[in-house]
Amino acid sequence: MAQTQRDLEEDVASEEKTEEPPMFRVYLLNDDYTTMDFVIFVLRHIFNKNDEEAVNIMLHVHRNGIGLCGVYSSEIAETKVKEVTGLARENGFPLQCKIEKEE
Ligand code: TYC
Repeated sequence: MAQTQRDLEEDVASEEKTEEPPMFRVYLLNDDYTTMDFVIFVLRHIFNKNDEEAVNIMLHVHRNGIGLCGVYSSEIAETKVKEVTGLARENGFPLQCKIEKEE
């Protein structure tokens, strides 16, 4: 099939574009049963926050219902969610996480 001038321009444009990999926000959700100490533990050990950051994020989630814990590649974000939910269930807590794709 003949390639038009427009097709050629599109080819050049797409070759020049430097595509960033998609990134994913991981959020913690509030609930009435998970202890504050456990959420702080999760933020310290899974999201690598220091004590002050962990307390601030935990309180933000407690007061607002949801809070951002970090932004990761798809695979790392999925792993964080599995680690959080696995650890929470092992400890009898209903703590939930969610992932949102960045625009
Ligand atoms: N709301 C919980 C409590 O009062 C604490 C909590 C904070 C739970 C953050 C979940 O993601 C969460 N024990």
